[in-house]
Amino acid sequence: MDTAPLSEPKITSLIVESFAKDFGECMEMDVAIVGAGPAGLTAARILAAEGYNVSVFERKLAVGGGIWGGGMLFPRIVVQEAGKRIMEDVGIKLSAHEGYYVADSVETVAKCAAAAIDAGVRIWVGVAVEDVMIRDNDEVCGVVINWGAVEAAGLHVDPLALAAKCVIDATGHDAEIARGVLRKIPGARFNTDDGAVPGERPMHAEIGEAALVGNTQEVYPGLIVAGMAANAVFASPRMGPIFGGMFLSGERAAEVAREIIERRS
Ligand code: 48F
Repeated sequence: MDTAPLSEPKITSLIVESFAKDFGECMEMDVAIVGAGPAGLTAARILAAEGYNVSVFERKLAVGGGIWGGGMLFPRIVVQEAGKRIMEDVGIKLSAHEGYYVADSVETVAKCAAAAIDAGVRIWVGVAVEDVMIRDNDEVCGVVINWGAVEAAGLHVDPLALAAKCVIDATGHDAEIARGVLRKIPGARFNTDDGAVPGERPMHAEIGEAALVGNTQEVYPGLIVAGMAANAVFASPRMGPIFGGMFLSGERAAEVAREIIERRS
């Protein structure tokens, strides 16, 4: 057993130095992902496993987004065949029921997060993305961040900015980053019918799931939408506690991110 006296300043300096080292490696990322739900964690894991410098920024203290609550707090989620593969990739146990597969929501969060971290993703919890960074021809080239606690307290504290070759909006139903880009860049239009973010449509699980991968696109130079944010941008339906589309959307977002990084390198 270690007999050195326990030093509070030592503990503090270990925390600060370790944080500063890791955070210092995020000044120029390949991919900044906003939101640690199923879509964001899946995209992050796949890209980091390929060697990209990837960070996920999550406003809350906990990762997992909408997975935890399962369906109406029953801690289970459901996928069909297509999404099953991605869950099995990270070791989530599934029980089969005639083409449907059921998983424990807590296990799903834990294994998605652990696999992402093992692949090399840096996850910053308690950090909100309040804006994007813009350069040449209004291309998105980074994120503007602040502590979630600062945001919640409504304090006037200037944020910090980090560069990224592309940004993935995986913020869920609100599509916060996509909405912000449209609001703040004069004349900005997305490749949707009316160029705006109309929001998701009422629940229709089959159509919502089917549309999601196709909706996972670069909607503005350097900005990809994934997960429910993609369905909100393209006015597709919500789908409740069926999650396969979220994992597949994360996988598609990783492919689109790769294309953007190659284009910009
Ligand atoms: O909502 P969320 O889980 O997004 P998703 O990956 O998955 C949707 C499903 O959970 C479910 C569903 C299934 O059919 O519809 O809802 O599309 O995770 C989004 C995460 O983003 C965080 C938020 O706290 C949540 O954990 N988030 C949202 N805005 C910001 C943010 C922001 N501006 N900065 C940081 N984190």
